Amino acid sequence: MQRAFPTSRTRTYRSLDGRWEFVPDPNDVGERDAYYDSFPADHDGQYVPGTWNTTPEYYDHEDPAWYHRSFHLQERTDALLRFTAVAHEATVWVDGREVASHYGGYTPFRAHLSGLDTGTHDVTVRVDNSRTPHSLPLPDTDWFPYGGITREVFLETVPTSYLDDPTVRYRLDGDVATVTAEVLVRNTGEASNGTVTVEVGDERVGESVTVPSGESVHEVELGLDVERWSLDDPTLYDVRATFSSETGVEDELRDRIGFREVDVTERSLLLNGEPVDVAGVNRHEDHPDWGHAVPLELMERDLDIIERLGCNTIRTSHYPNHPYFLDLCDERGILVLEEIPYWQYDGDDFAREHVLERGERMLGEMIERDRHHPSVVAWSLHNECYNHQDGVADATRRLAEVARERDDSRPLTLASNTDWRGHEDRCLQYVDFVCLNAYWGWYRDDRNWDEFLEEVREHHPEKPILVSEFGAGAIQNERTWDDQKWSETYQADLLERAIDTFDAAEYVTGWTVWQYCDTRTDPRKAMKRPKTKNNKGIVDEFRRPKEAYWRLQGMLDDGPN
Ligand code: ADA
Repeated sequence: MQRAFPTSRTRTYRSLDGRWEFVPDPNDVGERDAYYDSFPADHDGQYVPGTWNTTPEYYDHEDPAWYHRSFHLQERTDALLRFTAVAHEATVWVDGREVASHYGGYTPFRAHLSGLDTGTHDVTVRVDNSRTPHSLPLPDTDWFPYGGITREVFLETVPTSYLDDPTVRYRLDGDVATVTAEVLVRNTGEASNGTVTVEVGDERVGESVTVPSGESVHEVELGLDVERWSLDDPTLYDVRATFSSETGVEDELRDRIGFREVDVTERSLLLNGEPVDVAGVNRHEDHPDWGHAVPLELMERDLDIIERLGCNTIRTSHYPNHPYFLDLCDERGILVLEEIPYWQYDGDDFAREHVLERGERMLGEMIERDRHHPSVVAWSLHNECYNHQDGVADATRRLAEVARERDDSRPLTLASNTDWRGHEDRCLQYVDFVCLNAYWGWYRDDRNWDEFLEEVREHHPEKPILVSEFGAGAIQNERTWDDQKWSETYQADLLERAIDTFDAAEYVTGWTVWQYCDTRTDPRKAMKRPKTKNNKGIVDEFRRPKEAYWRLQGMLDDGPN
């Protein structure tokens, strides 16, 4: 997986990125015709990572498609074939044998390949980006369902006994951290003896263990003095887990961690016990040239632009972002709210086959992947669902359980606009703070933020509010005599007024503007938007600032809140 630091000293990684053979499969005949045994000779090509929806031939393709490539091995090995993300449904064959299948376009998966022989091997992947009533997201969604192998693919050699990503938890008492690491060893051979070692910063603890055939978990504890991770001083520590077998074979995995505490009071989100004035943006992974598969350099540039604006928070609306992006947020001291793509589901949607189970799995995968990022301060369970309905409340309770079982160190949230629709929100009881979306002055003018916030607060007096969406569409360079809707000035004025209101409400812990950049939408479905874009970016799709960007920068110069 592409990270901002080396993830192992013992494994060799081979990138399988680059140009793959590609055929669209609109009639879904690839499995019937066994493309995994014999890939159609009449094929095209696509780059990995990438999406076919930014190439003219497949601009609107929302159907299955197939990828194929081969790789050559100089010596026999065991390996993990890792997919960082495939949007949205994937089945993988190696040398004609199915080795993995995965649902969900934003979380990783892998296949363990044992005893891969010297010589040439074929990888074939069926990818499907169709949206259905059973998918995450649903067919009517305000972002484009880019299809493809959208993040990196690797082949990673592993020994017979290899590690899985360790789980690191800690307790902080002042500057002393007590760390517990659960190290999972997968032994594909006979039971054997060895040593599990965990290092955090300069501290190191080793334990003799016996690893049976199959999986075993080994818990190691250590204590160390730490500097806490904070927005101003985002100190990170290396974590290394090693299994050394008595035969002298080693497997090592590395990660990074930052020590900090996140909490909520009635009024605020706290970082290390101090209230944070959240000032942020919602960011889709989107660019006209690359769709979701934004290059690593663009992630850096986005963060430069966001930091220069003066923001300290990003809501990864509405799905898990690339792990490299989160590494950069860790390094720069930026807070992240991460979400899964339940976007405007109602009770009937949640009741449909696969819908809850897929979301639970995705939530689990997101937490497992990202739990060590200090920048990630909350998990968001869904966005603008029909939170007054029984089915949605039940699903939320379940999702909250799933999240808390895996991680009890971060608050939970969800983005509600139920009050805006005039209903009582029955889901917020399961989370720790309120994310609130509303578009006063854009879709509706009958109320304003002042009175609306008061009303929401009355319903949920015990939880702080983060205004997670507010905004207005603005077409780049659109100027009107009287600052009409769609002009840059209308957008800038609306955002400025709203932020002034949020700053004055002591129970509002901050805000994230909708949205960072203009993003592609899908005119074939319900979302018919000017220029087929959601134009509420404060920079446009090529990251050119609009008036709102400069206006907010001016406001934030004086510091948020
Ligand atoms: C919703 C939704 C966003 C976007 C926004 C808008 O709040 O959560 O994804 O669609 O509305 O622009 O209308």
